[in-house]
Parts: sequence; structure tokens; C-alpha cells
Amino acid sequence: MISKKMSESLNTQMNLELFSAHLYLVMSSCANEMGLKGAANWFFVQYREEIIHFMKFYTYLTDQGVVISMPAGKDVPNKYKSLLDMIQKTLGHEQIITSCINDLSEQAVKEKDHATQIFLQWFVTEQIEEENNDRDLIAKLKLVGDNGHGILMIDGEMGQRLFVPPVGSPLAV
Ligand code: OFO
Repeated sequence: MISKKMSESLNTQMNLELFSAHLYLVMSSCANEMGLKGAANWFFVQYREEIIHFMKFYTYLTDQGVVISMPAGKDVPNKYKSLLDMIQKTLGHEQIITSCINDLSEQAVKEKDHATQIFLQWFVTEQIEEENNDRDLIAKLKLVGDNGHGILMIDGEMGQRLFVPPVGSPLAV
């Protein structure tokens, strides 16, 4: 059993994960339009990962007997100056998500909600990887600057990214 306050906070995070998915799906189409097929793949994989995150929250809430709510989502931005711009905005967004996950964990500790603490641990670890991936890409993109050849090399690397669903997670897509 989880408290009403906790279920509302988790529901908010569930919707934020869905927003993240939509954000990266739009970025995938922007990258495609820029001619960066590898980056389009990278963002599409990111989109699929976020759907898994969304489904993890959905499953946890329904397993706890909570009826979810899905308020209308906010607009997803679809204008970016460059690949660097997109990855910088990705990092900024992931830093917000990290702080939301930390707030949720703190709430679970305060409420002595051990089940939710355990559930959130996966996300705490996941956020380290998410931010780290973005920082790596930003560093590389800054190194190459406006050099088209360099950007295409990075685009090629981004095209290698594969979607690997976490063990035991619901396969939503
Ligand atoms: Fe779900 O980690 Fe990104 O947003």
C-alpha cells in the first residue's frame, strides 16, 4: 500500500517520463531532417527507453492498486539549432529528471515507504548513465565544432546505439 501523496507524486513522474519519450521522438525527427540519421537513431532509442520508464511507473502504480491519471501533456519543442543544441537540451532535461527522482526517493524515505524506495533505486542508477552519455556527446561535439566531417563521425557512432530493454521490463514498443 502506498500513500495518496506518494501515488500522486509517482503519477506525476510517470507523466514526466512520457513527456521525455515525446521530447526524444520529436528530436529524432529533427535530427532526421538535418540529415543526421545516426542521431535520429540515437534519439529513437532514447524514446523507446523512456517508454520503458513510463511503463515501469505505470506497472508499479497499478500493482499498488492505484488508478492512474493522465492530464493533457504540454507542448513538445521542435526547433533546434544543431545537434549540440539538442544534446545540451537533453542533458538539461535529464538533470531535471534526476532531481525529480531524488525528491521522490526523499519522500519515500520520509514516509518509510520501503517498497517505493526499492522501486526507485533502478531510476537513481539509470540517471547517472543518462547524464553521463549526454556529457560524453557534448564533449565530443564541442571538440569538432562546426567541422562537418567530425559531426558525421559522431553521427555514425550515434547510429550504432541499440535498444536493449532492461531485464523483466514491460516491452511497450
Ligand atoms: Fe526516464 O530518464 Fe530520461 O527522462
